[in-house]
This record gives sequence, C-alpha cells and structure tokens, in this order.
Amino acid sequence: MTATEQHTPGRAAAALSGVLAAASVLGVGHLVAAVVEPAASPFLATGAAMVDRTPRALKDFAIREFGSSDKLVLFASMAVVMVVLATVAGLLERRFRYAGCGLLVALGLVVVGAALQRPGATALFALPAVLGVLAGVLALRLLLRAAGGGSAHSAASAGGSGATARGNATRTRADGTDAATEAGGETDATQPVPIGSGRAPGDPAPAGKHSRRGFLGIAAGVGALAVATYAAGQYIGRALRDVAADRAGFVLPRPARPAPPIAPDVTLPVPGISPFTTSNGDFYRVDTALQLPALTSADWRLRIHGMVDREVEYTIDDLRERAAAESTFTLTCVSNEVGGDLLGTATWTGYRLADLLAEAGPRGEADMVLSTSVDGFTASTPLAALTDGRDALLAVGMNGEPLPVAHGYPARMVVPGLYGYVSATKWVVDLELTRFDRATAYWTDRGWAAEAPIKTSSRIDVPASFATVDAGRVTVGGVAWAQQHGIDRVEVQVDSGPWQRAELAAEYSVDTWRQWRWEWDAAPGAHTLRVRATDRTGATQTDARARPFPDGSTGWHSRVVTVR
Ligand SMILES: Nc1nc2c(c(=O)[nH]1)N[C@H]1C(S)=C(S)[C@@H](COP(=O)(O)O)O[C@H]1N2
Ligand SMILES: [Mo]
Repeated sequence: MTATEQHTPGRAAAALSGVLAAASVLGVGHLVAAVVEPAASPFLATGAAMVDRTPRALKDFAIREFGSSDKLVLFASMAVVMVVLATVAGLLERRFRYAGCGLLVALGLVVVGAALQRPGATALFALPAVLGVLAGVLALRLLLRAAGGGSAHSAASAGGSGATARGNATRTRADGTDAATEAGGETDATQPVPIGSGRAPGDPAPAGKHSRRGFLGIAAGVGALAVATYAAGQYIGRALRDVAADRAGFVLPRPARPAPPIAPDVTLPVPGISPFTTSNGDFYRVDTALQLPALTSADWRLRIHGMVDREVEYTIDDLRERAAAESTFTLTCVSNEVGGDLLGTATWTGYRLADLLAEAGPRGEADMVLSTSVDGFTASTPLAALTDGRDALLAVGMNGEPLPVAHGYPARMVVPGLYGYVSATKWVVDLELTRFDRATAYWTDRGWAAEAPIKTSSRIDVPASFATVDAGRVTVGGVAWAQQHGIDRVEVQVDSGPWQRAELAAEYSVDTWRQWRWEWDAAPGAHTLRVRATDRTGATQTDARARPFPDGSTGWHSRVVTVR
C-alpha cells in the first residue's frame, strides 16, 4: 500500500527538513559558484561579508583568542546560526506553508547581498545563492510533503496539531485519488497489517507509520545530494585553483627570435581608437565551454597521430627542449558581425606547428589537421596553412604572460589568416593528420564552411554610434584587417559623397590590423559615415551585406552621427 497519509509532520521531521534544505542551499550554491565564481559560494561570501563587518576590536580579540583558528571559529559560529535558522524555517513551514520557504528566500537575499559586495562582483555573483535557494525551497517542500504536510494539506489544518490520523486519512491522496474510497478507511479489517507491528487488524494505523520510512528515504536522498553537490564544488574549485597556481609558476620559453618590437608608428593618436595590441583582459572570448577546462601543464600532452610516419607525444618539458617562436597577429572570429568586436591583436609565444608536425612526418595524402581540445571541441585546419611558412603556432604565451585559462592554458593553436573556428583550438591536446574528404569538425558539422580564410574588413571606432559632435574638424578613426594579405587602402564616405582616402598607421605586418583615421570637416545635421578597405590583392570590400554564417560577414560598416 502506497497511500500517503496526510497529517501534521512531527517537529523533529520539520526541523530536519529545514536543516537539509539549508544544506541544499549551500551544496548547490557551492557547486554553481565553483563553475561561475568561487568567491560567490554562499557560505564563503557570507563569511567574508561578516569579516568585513566585524568591528576592529572584535577582530583583534578573535585573532588574539583563537589565533589562526579564528576562521574556524567564524565558520563554526556561522554553522550554528545556520542550523538554528534552518530549524526555525522547517518549524515555520510546518505550521504555515511557504513561511519557511519565505525565510529561506529572505536569508538568500542576505547572501546575495553579501556576494554582490565581494571585490569585483558582477551580477553573476548572485547566481549561486539564487540557484541554491531555489534548490533549498524545492527540498523543503518535498521533505515536508513527504513528512505528511502534503499538497492537499492546508496551512489551517496543519495548524490544528490535534488533527487525527483518521481524519487526515480520508483526505485526498497526493496522486489525486481518494484515499478513503480506495482503502475504505483506516478501519477496514481486510487491510494487511505490517508483520511485527503489534497491532491487531482493524486498529487505526498510527500516524505517519507508512510515510515515515518514505520521509527518511527522501531525507537521506536530499542530504546525500547536498553533500554530493558540495563535494563536486570542492573538486572543481580545487582543480581550477591548481591550474591558477600552476599558471602562476609557468615560465614562458624565450624565443630564439622575438617578435619585432611594436614601434610607436603603428599607433595613431586618436582618442577612442582600438589599441594596436589588445590586453588579455579585453581580448574577446569565444568557445563552447560551459565550464573552463582545468588542465595543468604537468597533465598536458599533445599527441600527433593519424597519417604520419611516426606518432609523437609532447609534454611541456619536451617542448622546452625545442626552439620557441613568437609572433604578433590579429585573431578574428567568424561570428564577428560587420562593425563587431570579436577580434583582437596579441603577441603569441610558443612553438612553430610546422616544426612539431615535421617530427611526426605527415604523409603525402594528409591535407587536414584535426585538432581536439581537452573538452572535446574540434577544428579542421588545412595542413598547408600550418606548413606554408606563416606564423602558425602552438601558443603557450599571450602578450608576455602564460595563456589565460579562458584563452587556452596551457597550450592552444593560433594561425594567422584563418578564422578561429578552423584554427585556434584552445586547451589543445590532440592533432590528427587526416583529409577533408574524411573528417569534419565541431562547426563544420553544423554547416559552417570547411575553408575559412579571414575576410578583408574594416571598422569605425570613433565617433561612437549615434554620437553628437560639434561641427568643424572631427576625427574619424578605426581599424582595418586583411590577414595574410595586408591592408593597402582605407576609404571613408560621408552620406552619398565621394570615397575619401584615410591616413593609415604604419603596417606592423600583413597579419595585424592597421589603424586608420580621416579628418572630417563636419557640417551640421545627421550624417552617415561608411568605411571600406582594400587589401594588397587589390580586392575592395563588397558592400553586399552578409551575416556571419557560413563563412564570415561582409558589408561596409557605417555609423550615424549628429553634428550640431
Ligand atoms: N577548445 C575550444 N577552442 C576554441 C573554441 C572553442 O569553442 N573551444 N572556439 C574557437 C573560436 S570560434 C574562436 S573565434 C577562438 C577564440 O579564441 P579566444 O577565445 O582566445 O579569443 O577560439 C577557438 N578555439
Ligand atoms: Mo570564432
């Protein structure tokens, strides 16, 4: 018999439910925090906020009295307060449905407040507490329902603690059927009686006898889930901390021939123009990773196999015995819309892919390198692009630092002239020599082009869109790029006027973008500015607008500006 008898949950069960709900908040919150923002773990964020708010004198006292265990004392006190509040929430929920949930939500808001006050907090810092409280509320409702405070059980009747098992047994079952009609009431002599229950057939079943075991099972399940989510959060958090520590100790190889210095003349003195090199913090990020891979340099391996004379596998130490290389160039995402900012220029330090591949000896029939990331992403790169002399690198450094974790630590591919999805595999661990008629990759499986050279393009950085400027001399400026070819000319058009040649900054290399500017004698009114670039093959950007799919956007970038 599975009938859920409805009765007021016992105080102990309600209290336990409250504590387990709070544990769920912390467990789920901790796991979410490990993925999105470790400092926003509900317990830690609350503790940190308490430390910030502790009066100096009390802090001194705590440090004096408890020494290095002052944090332990703080956490233990917080745990005690939490257990008390959670018990209250459980007991409240027992009497007034949703009152305990309300208390959890209120406490959750306090935790959200604490998380949002962490240094550098963004809206994302609220997520662990929000999802944690959601889990906690669900857990509390589930547990109290299992303990007897089912959905058909009104707050009013729950309040009457004198409600009898008999009276409650005739209420609607959780599944909607009528317990009374099905079971014929609790006194039906034909009802089986649990062996050893010491109760004669026909005796009323004691309240909660049947549901108690169910409740304890659910309680155990909720408790186990809370512990498991917390443990998973710890595990992920530790892995990412290990990587952060590993990265902090990662020494960049010294290239035999450093990238040419970045001369001042590649930069034009135009306020608001994109800086020639993009800082790591400002560099766009595009990947499919929901959670950053946590790969230490000690665990990293790069295997080269497939159509090769001999399989090879490199460790970071193996690489260190080889000649390092460095190159500054502009990476571009195929998803960049006209005027978009999914591109950036960095100095990449690493090893020439051509050299690494040569050690494996690609066989004649191979025309593609299928690279795989530790998280399963794949990219298909023409073998020719890796061996034709361009600066195709297995990069370990970005702008003089080890790769940021989000940009592929400890090693990634970067290839000038090809969109990232066919060349720039981050956290790369595997290179398979194969053929385009045999293999496809992550995005090519989804209809994106297999061949994806970067299209010549240009962007207006200043004036900003819909800016209002004073009539007279206005500096228009931006960047233009045509990796592997080089920018030959940039032109600007005002409304439907003639195309006018912009001034170009010095060219660093054909693989980097070039800043441009044009001085405009602006007359009052609303005006549309347009830009187009011409590369060294002589090709001028087409004005035909195309979305990024399947092989990159086209069209002229334009901006509307008001001159007063
Ligand atoms: N592992 C992995 N590498 C990846 C991707 C990805 O989704 N996963 N995206 C690629 C794409 S589409 C681009 S444009 C570049 C972006 O590199 P960035 O995030 O360092 O700017 O990474 C490439 N490498
Ligand atoms: Mo991309």
